Amino acid sequence: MLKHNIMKNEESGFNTKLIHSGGIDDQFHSATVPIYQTSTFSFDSADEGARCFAGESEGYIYTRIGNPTINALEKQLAILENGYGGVAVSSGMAAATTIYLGLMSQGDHIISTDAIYGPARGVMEKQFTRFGFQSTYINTTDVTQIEKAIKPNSKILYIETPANPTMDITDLVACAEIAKKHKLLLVVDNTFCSPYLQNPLDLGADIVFHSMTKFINGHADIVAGIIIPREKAMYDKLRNMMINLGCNMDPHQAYLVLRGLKTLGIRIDRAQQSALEVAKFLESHPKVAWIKYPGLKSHPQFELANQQMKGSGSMISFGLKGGYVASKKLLDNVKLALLAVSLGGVETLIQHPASMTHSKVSAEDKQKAGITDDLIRLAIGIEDVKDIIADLDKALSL
Ligand code: LCS
Repeated sequence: MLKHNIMKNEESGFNTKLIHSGGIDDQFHSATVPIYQTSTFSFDSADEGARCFAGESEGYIYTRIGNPTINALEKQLAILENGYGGVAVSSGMAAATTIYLGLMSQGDHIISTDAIYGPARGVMEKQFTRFGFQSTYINTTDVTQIEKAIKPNSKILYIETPANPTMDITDLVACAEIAKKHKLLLVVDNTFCSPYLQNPLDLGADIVFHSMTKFINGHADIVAGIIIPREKAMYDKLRNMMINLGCNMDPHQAYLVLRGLKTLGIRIDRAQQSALEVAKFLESHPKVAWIKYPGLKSHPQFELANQQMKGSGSMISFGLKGGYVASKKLLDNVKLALLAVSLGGVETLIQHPASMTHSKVSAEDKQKAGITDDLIRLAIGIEDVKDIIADLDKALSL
């Protein structure tokens, strides 16, 4: 019996599952999942080929449809998120668009958190209107607003929590109740937490997805995404859409994610421990006007964060008393933190959402969503925390 399969045991701890769940049944008993760098797979016979295409045989056909390295990653993420299966895709945006196109029909309506990753909103409001998709973006931290936004054609409730970049937290259990009552599909972008810190399917969501570019891969060297539905019917629909859109992952990309995934727990443990120290440093700094970090009591949803997340994560948003001018000065003067978008890697990154990740969101929508001009987003890495703080301290003093 394959040793990796033994470890699929639900009793295993999360870090044990990171190392031993998933795996692959290869003839040489390799400790890691090999890279099946092939576009196609040969059949033993014409009958076997026909059986594969008819779905009567589990054999591989073509990498856009399925590949052992990619499938190993999909299985492992499905285990970690307690879902039916995983659909790996080429990026986090491919995950969002596969969900939109796979589950919405002409005239359907989506309700979503207003402060979400900018392009995930932009594509819906600026491009998918051509296909008759309708959308309403609201502050989902106030769940009463969700019920008010529901229309007869509402199909999906799409939540990002913590939200990028405001760090606002939405109550997933309350959302699941609303979704169930109104027959909406609850989709959760779990990128900021990873399955280590939050498991939306366990809280009642129907579909969870990730930009694996971030914590899951963790090393800032690839772009990737994954969708994990709770049930087979949804999995089949999304897998089919991914295959036909052609936004599949590449086997080498999957190998790198499998490799990064093994250390997800220890990377997040360290980064979030540092993030709390950095957040406390910023909170007490005279030049800091405000800060939002789920691990600080000052966060408006501190209690909720404690209930639905297993840790506070490593993302911090804050503003300086000198507004945008002071923010720009800080961004130009940090030396250790890289002035770069993205997050969830081993290196500390700093960026200005209003002019970078969320620059395409209209000024009015940015203001409504709380993406203010002074907002600086910090993604804490795993460097020595004293160096991260010293870097910020020095840059703030200039
Ligand atoms: N969802 C969230 C919450 C994200 O932060 C991102 C990317 C995506 C989806 C899309 O994933 P991708 O296609 O890039 O893999 N967030 C980015 C950010 O905050 N800075 O750069 C990219």
